[in-house]
Amino acid sequence: MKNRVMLIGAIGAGKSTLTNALLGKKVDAVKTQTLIYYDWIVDTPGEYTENPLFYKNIMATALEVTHVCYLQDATSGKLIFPPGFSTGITKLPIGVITKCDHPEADIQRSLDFLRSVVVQGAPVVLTSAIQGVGVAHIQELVKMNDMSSMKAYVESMKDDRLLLI
Ligand SMILES: Nc1nc2c(ncn2[C@@H]2O[C@H](COP(=O)(O)OP(=O)(O)OP(=O)(O)O)[C@@H](O)[C@H]2O)c(=O)[nH]1
Ligand SMILES: [Mg+2]
Repeated sequence: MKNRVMLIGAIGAGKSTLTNALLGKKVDAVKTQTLIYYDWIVDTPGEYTENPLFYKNIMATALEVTHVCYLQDATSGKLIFPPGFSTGITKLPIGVITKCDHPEADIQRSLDFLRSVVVQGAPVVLTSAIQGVGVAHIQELVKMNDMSSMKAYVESMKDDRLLLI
């Protein structure tokens, strides 16, 4: 299977804005109503992550990808993933904190949230899709085929916006 990533996270977490940044598209995101397949990215509506009735759609779509990005909005005090969500999805996990540029961003809170969602040892990328920060790390991680390569990448980068959970 070609390496491909599915982005999941709350409504308004920044999945589509990040998708555009990852694809190098200079357009504003509009509300996502359905699954959108790009060359190597699958963008999902926030409702899929927020409403358990849609978990089956996430699970089915996960079969078509190699990686899953779990997005946590740095400005949000709400965790919407159920505990251990990534353990039910056997695809390479990448934690992503979005909107790190925002004055109300709380990185520590977001990391604590992601710790309860993403398996231990997974990479976490601190991003700002608007400033293009962290985008290249996600592009690189999605090219990798196992956890140990992702871990080695994080360790070699020595970037304080790229860590292991
Ligand atoms: N400050 C800041 N705002 C962002 C960033 N990324 C997204 N936003 C804003 O967050 C809002 C929601 O972004 P979207 O990309 O549409 O969010 P989404 O997760 O795709 O939302 P749904 O499609 O409804 O699930 C928009 O107003 C974006 O401009 C970022 O990196 N920094
Ligand atoms: Mg969207």
